[in-house]
Formats: sequence, C-alpha cells, structure tokens
Amino acid sequence: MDPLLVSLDGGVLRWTLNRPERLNAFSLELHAALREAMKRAEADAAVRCVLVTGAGRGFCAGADLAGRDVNPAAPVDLGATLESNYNPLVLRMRALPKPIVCAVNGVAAGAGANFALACDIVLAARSACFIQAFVKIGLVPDCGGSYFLPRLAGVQRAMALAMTGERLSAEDAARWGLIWKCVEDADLMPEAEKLARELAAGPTRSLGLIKQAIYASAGNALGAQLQLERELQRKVGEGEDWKEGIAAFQQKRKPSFKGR
Ligand code: LHQ
Repeated sequence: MDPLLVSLDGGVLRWTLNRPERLNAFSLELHAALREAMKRAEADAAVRCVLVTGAGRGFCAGADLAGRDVNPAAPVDLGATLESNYNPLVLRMRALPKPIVCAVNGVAAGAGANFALACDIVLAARSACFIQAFVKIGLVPDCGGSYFLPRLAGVQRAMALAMTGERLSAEDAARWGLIWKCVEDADLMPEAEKLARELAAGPTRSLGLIKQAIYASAGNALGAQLQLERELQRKVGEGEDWKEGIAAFQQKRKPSFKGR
C-alpha cells in the first residue's frame, strides 16, 4: 500500500498519510514519499496550496515504534533519524513559498502532532487530539515541537504538555492558539478543502511572502521586521497579482489572481 496518497486538483496538492492500521505512523517509506511529494510542491507551478490529512481514524501517531529493536547490540543514535528525515521535512515545509493547510482528522501524537503544527493553517476535527507522547517513552519533543509549542501556546502550557504527555483536545488546542479552528467531524474535510481551494486561487507570491514574514517575526526585532516588510512589499510589487487586486477593487469585481 502507498504510504502517502498524492493528488492534484484545482491547484491543491493533497497529501494523505496512508498507513491507517498504524495510525499513519512515520515509516522510512513514508518519509521517502514525503520527500518526493515535497519536491513536487516546490517545483510544480500548478501547485498553489498543499492540503495534508490522514487516512482512517488517526492523523499520525508519530514515529513508527513497532519494529524498533529495544536491545540493539550497538548504541543507537536517535538524532540520526531527525537529521535525515524529520528536520529537513520541517524546514522545507516552513520554507515552501505556498500555504500548507492541515486537516487533523484524529489523534496526532509525538512527531505526528508536531508535523501538524509545522503546517501553516491547522484545522482539527472535534474528536481529534494532540499528544506530546515523547515523555511517555522517555524521549524529548522533536519535529519542531519544542520550537512551535512555546511560541503558539506559551512557555507554561508548552512545558506541561511536554512533561506530562497529556492529551489536548482539539477544542482546547484551538482555544490555546495551537491551531486555527476546531470543527465538527463531518465538517472537517469540506472546510479544509474550501480553505485550500480559496488559498490555491489566491495571490500565491503574496501568500508565500506572508508566510516568510510571519515566521521571520519570531527571530526579529521590530526594526528588522519593518525592513523585511519593506523588502517583501517591494517583491510583490514586481509581480502581477497586486495590480489585478487593485483593478478588481476599483471595478467592484472579484480578483482573478494568477499566482504571479
Ligand atoms: C502504532 C503507533 C506508532 C507503530 C499506534 N508506531 N504503531 C521517535 C523515535 C526515535 C527518534 C525520533 O523521533 C521519534 C519521534 C516520535 O514520534 S516519538 C513518539 C512516538 N509515538 C508515540 O509514542 C505514540 C504511540 N501511540 C499511542 O500512544 C497510541 O497509539 C495513541 C495515543 C496514538 C492512540 O491510541 P488508541 O486510539 O488507543 O490506538 P491504539 O494504541 O490501539 O493504536 C492502534 C494501532 O496503531 C495499534 O496497532 P494494533 O495492531 O494493536 O491494532 C498500535 O500499535 C498502532 N500504533 N501508534 N507510533
């Protein structure tokens, strides 16, 4: 079975994590498929938004723990898989100059929870939940969790989530600002698809630079951020979509952005 289903429709590249019998846990094959899918998202101009979700009842249960040798003869370097798989994935997601929408359809645990938080706009079904499961097996948060959590939810909530591994409901995740919205289960895919389609029809250059600006703010002082805004506004000003945006406003019609 393909560990990742990939399809392109209306500018939306859909990634469906597809190992439902393991709650879509990350295997090496899934990582390899995500690398390919990311390559396509980066290179194909027809892709103007990515939509990520999971097959079956779970979103993603983190690293696949099933086949792990717990008594290996040689010492194991757990950092190696981060270096070769998770870290490049998260960095490429953040650097992709196109929006990534995540529809969390069920439990998101360990690296699965933080993979969701690495996306740009996250919606979750009411029955979904987020678990920083690492501590339960004697690990530390990875896949960006120790970066995203304190920034999204504050240090205190991040610390308690990471130290207890307590399950956070989708509703609380939305209330705490970890995610954009919690919606009824039946509404998750229609809402996420609607949002992804709208973004795919949006001014792609502008969306990519919005992403750059918002993420850069975490490491910038106000002065540097204002300079960045000036640079980014210059860049979008070299494209076509802003002209269409203003023309459409003046002509009282909907803009037809080309993503250029
Ligand atoms: C799974 C998994 C799974 C395989 C459920 N693997 N099969 C790790 C290691 C090294 C270096 C770098 O980074 C990392 C990153 C990490 O992500 S560490 C954290 C790994 N994830 C976890 O610790 C979560 C483990 N899973 C759970 O705690 C539970 O399954 C949750 C809370 C996610 C869901 O619970 P339930 O809804 O009760 O489902 P379940 O436990 O019955 O799982 C359903 C099936 O999925 C079951 O298989 P089975 O054959 O018995 O039906 C599980 O074994 C399998 N599964 N997670 N990570």
